[in-house]
Amino acid sequence: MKSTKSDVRENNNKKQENLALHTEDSTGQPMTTNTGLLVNNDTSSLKAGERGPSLLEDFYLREKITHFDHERIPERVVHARGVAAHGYFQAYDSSFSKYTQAKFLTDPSRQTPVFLRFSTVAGSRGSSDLARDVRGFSIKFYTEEGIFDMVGNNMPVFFIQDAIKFPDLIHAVKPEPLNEIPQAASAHDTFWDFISLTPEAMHMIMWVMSDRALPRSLRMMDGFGVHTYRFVNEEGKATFVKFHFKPTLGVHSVAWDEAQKISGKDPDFHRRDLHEAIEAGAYPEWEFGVQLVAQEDEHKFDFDLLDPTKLIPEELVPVQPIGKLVLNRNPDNYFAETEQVAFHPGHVVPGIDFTNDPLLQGRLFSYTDTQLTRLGGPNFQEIPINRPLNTVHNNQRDGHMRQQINQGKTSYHPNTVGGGCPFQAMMKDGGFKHFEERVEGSKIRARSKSFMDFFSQATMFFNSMSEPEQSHLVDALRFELGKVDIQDIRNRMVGLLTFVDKTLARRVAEGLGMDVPEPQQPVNHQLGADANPKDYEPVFKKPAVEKSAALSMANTAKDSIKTRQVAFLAAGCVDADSLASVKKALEAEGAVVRVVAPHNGFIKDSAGKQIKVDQSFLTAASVLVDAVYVPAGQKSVTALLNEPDAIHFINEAYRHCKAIAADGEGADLIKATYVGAKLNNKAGNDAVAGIVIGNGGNDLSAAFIDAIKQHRFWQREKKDKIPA
Ligand code: HDD
Repeated sequence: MKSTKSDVRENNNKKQENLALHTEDSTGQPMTTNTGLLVNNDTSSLKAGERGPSLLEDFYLREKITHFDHERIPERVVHARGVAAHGYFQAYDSSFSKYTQAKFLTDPSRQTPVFLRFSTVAGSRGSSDLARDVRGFSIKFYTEEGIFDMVGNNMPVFFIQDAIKFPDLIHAVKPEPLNEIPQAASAHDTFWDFISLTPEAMHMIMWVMSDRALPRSLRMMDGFGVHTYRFVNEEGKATFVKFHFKPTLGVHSVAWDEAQKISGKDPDFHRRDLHEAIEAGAYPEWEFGVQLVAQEDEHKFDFDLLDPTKLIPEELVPVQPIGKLVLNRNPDNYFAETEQVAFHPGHVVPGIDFTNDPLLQGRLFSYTDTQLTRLGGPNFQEIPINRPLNTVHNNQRDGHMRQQINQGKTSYHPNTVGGGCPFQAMMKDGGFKHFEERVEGSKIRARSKSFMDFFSQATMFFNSMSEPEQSHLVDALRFELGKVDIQDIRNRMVGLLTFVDKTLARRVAEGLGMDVPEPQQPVNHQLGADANPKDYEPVFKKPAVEKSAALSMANTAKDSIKTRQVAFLAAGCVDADSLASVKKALEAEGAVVRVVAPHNGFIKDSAGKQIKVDQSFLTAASVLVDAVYVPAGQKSVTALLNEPDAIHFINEAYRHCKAIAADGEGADLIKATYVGAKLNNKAGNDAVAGIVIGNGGNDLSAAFIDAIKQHRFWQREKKDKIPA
């Protein structure tokens, strides 16, 4: 459904009305030029004779080709590949008004429109969704008091402590300049060269090498503000705050082998998933929560709150829920909205303020600066998706692509000619009052010595993970460093890992076929040439919290199969009841069933009913679904037994630890796969975890639903690998 000026839809809010003013629907409309002239022939250019040369006079051809020639704008220098959706945020109650005067966070009667853009960091606009990478999580809150942008990631810490190193970090991770290889991958020399010389990155490296970098869905990942910000209340009292967004569907990932295969089968896997879920009315939701630290407790932690490579363990400061964020509408136009949206951590509203985190401070410059090139000039805030809800009045004028038509004679303040307008608002009527922080210090180009603990939280993160998560992290490091050609870089990296966890270093070294280097004091290369390294030696200490439950995805919510994709493998004469009853049960729980058959079109079930085939084995793949079911029916199963792709489907789903179910004769298909041999083992062991076999009579739906809720049975990985 398209929005038009007169048709403001479902999520009826001010931002939508505002966007509708700029939305066009060509339904029932004749074609025109950009000057409004009706077009009668859009298929042939103007020529001197039917077979003659084209004429320069052809203004329509010239206009059309010129516009086309300029359709692309520079992609974002980072976070180029993204996808976004509209929605709203609503506070639960007014209890946080003790801490912040931000009305959208404290007035439960308001629904604040939001636009959330997800992204990968390193890849180009056309790269795959499933790169092993950080995911951007940027929310534009269109509040009544102005725009607040929360420009965060799906990981709560960052690689570097000072914005001045950002260009180096990005140059290192982006494709190498001589050949533009590799695309959207950190597995290459320059990235690991930089990291091996940047010990402050070790905590973030643990996150990026963890399963968090391979989300199952953008709807199933956390969002974090990363920096410590400030809440400021009506009395001007400040409280430190960290922002958290927790998805109600839980945080889930795919396996690395699966991610690589998805990149080929469906590089748009995440954006498709988001689009389809919203179109189906399964609106993604996050709970917005905050960790609050009183101003006087600033120095009570064993790390510096201003250091963006540190998180506050939830055991020390719990996350308090503040409200709900819901995405309920897909954009009408990718370019106009998702591509042109411009975020900026410096877009704040009264009640939210910055801290002196040196990474945040540098970001405050970068984001406006980048839009000047990317969106073509200083008027990018006038692009519909970027406009605030309220009308803008100031004395800024002109520039490329100015949209606003300012009336009157004056464009300066103070003035009398324009009646003094636009006038400065009184503080009581709103406006931003900067938190009055007392700042004192000599001008100095240096890093705070309180930032020198690079390892303790990396250790905490590793300790907090379940055994399968730790194994995945080891495999990730083996993969990434295995793609590094220069042995010195591997040595330095494994050396750094010894300071995180000796077993981790040993396991990675084993995979790389090398010895663990003698632990050496890591050199802190992030200092100026004249700095005395003795003054900036890394600090080694035990983490204050040894394990933090919130850091392990094993502890996430596993109580729903909503939007989970389940493939039903079937052929002609599939047992009618065996298919229909399980389909009905899964759909009742919100899952999406896809019938996969040897051919497209329709198959007949045992009752003679036509069943629509959603995909043939040619276009379907087990990596694109969460679970597989083989219904009963002798003929159907015999046909599947002759279909190598069906065998492969099951083996691969097993390898990726997914729930698998079969009913009646369907079990014969399972037996014909590698999984069959495992079934002969005693039930209840790890090898058959998540496999549900029905006897054709009983209803296996409940057991299958429980298995899908678990997301994955990683314990299967401890056993032998399946060659799929
Ligand atoms: Fe950044 C984009 C997140 C540090 C400079 N950043 C960008 C986006 C996200 C982040 C999610 C995509 C926004 C969108 O969807 O349009 N960036 C972060 C986080 C950081 C961070 C969580 C650390 C905590 N960024 C960072 C630094 C700098 C930048 C230190 C520069 C000094 N980031 C940019 C940028 C981008 C950007 C070049 C590219 C496109 C854009 O801003 O609009 O200005």
